[in-house]
Amino acid sequence: MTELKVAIIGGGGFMGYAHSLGWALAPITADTGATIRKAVLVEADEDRAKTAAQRLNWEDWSTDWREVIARDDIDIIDIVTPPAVHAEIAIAALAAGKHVFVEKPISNDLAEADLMQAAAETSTGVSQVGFNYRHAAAMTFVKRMLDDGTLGHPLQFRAHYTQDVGALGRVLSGWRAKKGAGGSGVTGDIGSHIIDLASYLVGDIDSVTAIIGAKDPAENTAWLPDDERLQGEYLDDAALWMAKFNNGAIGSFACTVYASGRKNRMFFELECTGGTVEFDWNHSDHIKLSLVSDNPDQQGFRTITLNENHEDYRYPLGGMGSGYVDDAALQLQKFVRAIVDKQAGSPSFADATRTQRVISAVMQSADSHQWVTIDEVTA
Ligand code: NAI
Ligand code: SOE
Repeated sequence: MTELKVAIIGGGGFMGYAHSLGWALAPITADTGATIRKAVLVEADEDRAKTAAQRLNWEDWSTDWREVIARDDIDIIDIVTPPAVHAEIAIAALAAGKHVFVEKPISNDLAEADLMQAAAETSTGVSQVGFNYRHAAAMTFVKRMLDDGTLGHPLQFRAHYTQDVGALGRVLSGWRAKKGAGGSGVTGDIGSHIIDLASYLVGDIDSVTAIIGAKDPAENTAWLPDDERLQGEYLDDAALWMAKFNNGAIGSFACTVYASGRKNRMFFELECTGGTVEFDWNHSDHIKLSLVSDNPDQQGFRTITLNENHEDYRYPLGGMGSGYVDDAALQLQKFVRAIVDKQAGSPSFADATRTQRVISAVMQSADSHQWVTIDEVTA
């Protein structure tokens, strides 16, 4: 069996923790066709690198990602740094022929994302982006019902991604609070997940029209008026947008970190010609389903509890409660399987760059108050 040695860059943070668990679980809960060695954890600071490597059970540590990429014995570079540093590391790793997994969003910057896509397309390495939620067993199930025609044609997709970190006056880590390092704000950080899900389940978005809400962190008042927002270096703290999809479906999207009580709620409902599905990440083992073909006296929603009969559900018994760590492992299993089978990873750098184009379109539309067509957005 192939042995793959992984180096994780930025492994001392939040995603360093989640991916360390994911890499440990991945070869246990499915046959990926390869064994995994958690070889090197990289952090710029020596103490942070050593401590994290020891705690998260990596064989070795380093403070220099360039030196690690130059090593012949490393197969996979897993990039979990803040997004502003993704491009430089990913492009160098792809040029060295490594397989590259990079966290979402692919970058904060569309020009960088375009360069990353080009680097991925000419590299011998397999690449994938960490839009983890699309790999959850519930999503695989919904996707299958779309692909096999059970749900029919998508009509309307409505998604929310809401958190309360802004409402509580705190952020998870410093870079998210800064315009530039934190991208635009919530649209790139959490809105990107619901754009990815929409693309995966419904199809490519054609155009959007958007409103952005930005707060002055020092003032506990309403969103700033647009003219004030545009003059300052404010993050988008809330975003609402409507979308038309290439296949004729329509959608609406909402995200904010000012939603008191919402810890990490990703929710959508999708109406199709054959039925409706509803999903809430806070109940990630459940799908609500209504089919037009249900008996007239049984119309309405039933709740399906994922179980061992569902692809990507990793326990021998339903109702065990799969969640964030299962999802971290699932996405890495699929990445390793793609490497072993010499296939493209999914979502690819091209998929994630299109998501970045939608994010730019949302920002442009909020500023111009016009509909923006995704294919016309340039870096
Ligand atoms: P974090 O701030 O907790 O961790 C980032 C780590 O990267 C820090 O330990 C920092 O010291 C390190 N780092 C920064 N520059 C470095 C460099 N040049 N060399 C080596 N290490 C460096 O950030 P977090 O929350 O882990 O986010 C990282 C990425 O993961 C972001 O792209 C974020 O959007 C994404 N993310 C994805 C999630 C998901 O559910 N898919 C959840 C949380 C974050
Ligand atoms: C923000 O708080 C965050 O950590 C995002 O960066 C992740 O992508 C999301 O999954 C959870 O929330």
